[in-house]
Amino acid sequence: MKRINKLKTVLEKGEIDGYLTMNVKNIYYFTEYMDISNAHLNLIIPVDNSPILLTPPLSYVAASEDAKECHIKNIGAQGKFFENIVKEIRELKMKKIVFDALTMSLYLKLVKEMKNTHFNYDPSIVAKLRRKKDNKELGYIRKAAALTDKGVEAGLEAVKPGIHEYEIAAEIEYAMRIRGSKGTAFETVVASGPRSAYPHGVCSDRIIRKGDLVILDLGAIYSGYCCDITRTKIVGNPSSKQLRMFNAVKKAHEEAFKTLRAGIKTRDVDAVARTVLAKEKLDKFFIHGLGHGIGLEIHEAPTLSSRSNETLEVRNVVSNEPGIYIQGFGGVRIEDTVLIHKNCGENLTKATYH
Ligand SMILES: [Mn+2]
Repeated sequence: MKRINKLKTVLEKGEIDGYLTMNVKNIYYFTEYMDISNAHLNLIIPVDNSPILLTPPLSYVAASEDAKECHIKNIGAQGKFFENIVKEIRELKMKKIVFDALTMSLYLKLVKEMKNTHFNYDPSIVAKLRRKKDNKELGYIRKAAALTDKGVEAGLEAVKPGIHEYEIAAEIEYAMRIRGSKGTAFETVVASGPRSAYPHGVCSDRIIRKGDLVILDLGAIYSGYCCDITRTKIVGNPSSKQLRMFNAVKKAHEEAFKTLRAGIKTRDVDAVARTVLAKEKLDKFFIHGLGHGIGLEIHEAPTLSSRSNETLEVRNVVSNEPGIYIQGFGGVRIEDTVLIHKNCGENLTKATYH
């Protein structure tokens, strides 16, 4: 498999003997097997051998049927979980191992038991590979984006005076799930009225009223891949302050989008949105970065913020989400999921903005 070979190339360059992970998303990335049981699985990818997936008995059958490109071994029977991991690493004669996710107890035991093996924590190796999506991944993200559009459209339609925030969340999630979304990429946000000033306001029992700002932030998930969208609806006739806020965020979103392409520093994209908001003296209410990478996780590399030193590449998938939050009054955020091409960005989410 290409992804495994890419990893091996990076490891070889660093004179590393192998990679070890318990991260279920990374295990899926390399084997196409997604374990939802939270069971303890270990994937070992030695540079000069085939990968080995060590599973507890509960996951063994499913892993045997689904996991590709690796040997699957049922460990943990008779409580020999740890002993079996040590045995595998010894047999592979790995002296320098890089890992990105282990339980603390496993890590401490490995370090104590295997004094001649170096375990180096480095999550950036796989994060870097995962940043650049292949065609298969882009197919899944496009599908997730289409489902997300359906969800947000159902949400915008449901927003009216008299309805609870949680009812809108239910409409959003039903619209995505009935069309094939595997749950949600994160907890659906329906934040109305003064609650729209909470950037991660999830949803409450509040009833929507005329004059509310309502932020809907949601995402579908398809074959493990996430998508992210935010729309802000003004219920009834907007006040001049609400309109000023909405138009400024919309403009910041548009201007930032125009700059998205391979080769641009993410902090420069963030700065474009901030400058637009500053013209309306609203930049001090923009309290988060402009965006984040999206893939197997809803937040992954790269980060788009004033503090980031990262540069966008072709095949990165990122969010573009300027937002302003005025305590006691309300907030506005507009977000799309964007695929980065050589000379431009492509909005994968396409739902209406109103
Ligand atoms: Mn987001």
